[in-house]
Amino acid sequence: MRIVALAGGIGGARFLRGLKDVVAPGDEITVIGNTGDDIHLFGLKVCPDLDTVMYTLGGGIHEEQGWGRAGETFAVKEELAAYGVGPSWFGLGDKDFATHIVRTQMLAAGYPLSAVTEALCDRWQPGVRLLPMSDDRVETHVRITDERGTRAIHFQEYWVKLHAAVDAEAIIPVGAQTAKPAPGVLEAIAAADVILFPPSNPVVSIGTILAVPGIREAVAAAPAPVVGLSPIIGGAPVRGMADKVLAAVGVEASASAVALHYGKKGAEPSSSREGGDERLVGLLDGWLVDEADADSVAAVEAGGISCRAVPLLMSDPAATAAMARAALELAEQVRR
Ligand code: FO1
Repeated sequence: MRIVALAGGIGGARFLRGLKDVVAPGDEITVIGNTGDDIHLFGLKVCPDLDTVMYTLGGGIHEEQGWGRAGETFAVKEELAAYGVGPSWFGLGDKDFATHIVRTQMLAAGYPLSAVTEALCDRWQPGVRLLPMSDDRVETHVRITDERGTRAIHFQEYWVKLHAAVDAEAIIPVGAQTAKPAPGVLEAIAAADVILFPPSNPVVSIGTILAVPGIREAVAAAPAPVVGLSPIIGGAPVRGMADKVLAAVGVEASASAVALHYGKKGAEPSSSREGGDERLVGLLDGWLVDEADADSVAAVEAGGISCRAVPLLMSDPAATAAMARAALELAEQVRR
């Protein structure tokens, strides 16, 4: 079986670890990773979501934190700070720096990000094929208004420095409109037997991947069933600050609203009607909500999307594996 998953950082990576635990030998998992969170710091290209997937599946992740390397030290960051060179708010560890140096060196030598990611994965052996959504530069910016006025800032500044404490007025995936899907992305979607949306951020992770022209259309046209898992439980994000960026696109932070935002496969999703974006066709055949949101199943099904309520907290490997199993089972149930 060929499984394709679109993934952001921590939530996506943890779900993928559970997915790996339940697939049969010989099954292939292709992960299309969000690169809108990428940032250039200290002359280096940092790809937080690709690295989080690679380290998590490759056994190098800092487990409690969910990002960065286990057993990190911060000598380089401290030395940079001693020169007065920031930003101080973004924690790059020494081991992690090596990854960014290799990546930046290879990019400067002319390799595309997809080839660089493959080379990095040669070391980590994540057990999945990890593809960036695009080889082209895409950077998510967030429009805010604060005491300095209205301005757009990098997503990492919004997320890590400001802790999403200011309202996001708009989410702008700069460069997405002219980006091309990375080699292998459209082919993997077309050839997939199952397509999964892990409980990643629907706006700045999966939404950014879908903003690359061709990817949303390929998912909507794919013969494979598309099943997603809600990142919202009981009206709040499981982790992170997804409610802040959902508000920016006019979507309520609820399990059913996120499903209807993705929309029923082939139909026009509710949230596109006012925006008038003709590219916005619906994507989902199936949706999993947490048992706490069992009362939202009817609303999702009324939108034409098959929905089940199952435990969705990735509290341990067994619970995460059960979520992945439930997603694959739902995919079989909705397969036409
Ligand atoms: N998240 C933080 O909350 N604080 C950090 O200092 C931080 C540094 C960092 C460095 C490398 C990396 O790959 C990820 C890092 N993250 C950090 C996570 C990241 O900012 C976001 O959680 C993701 O981009 C959202 O998916």
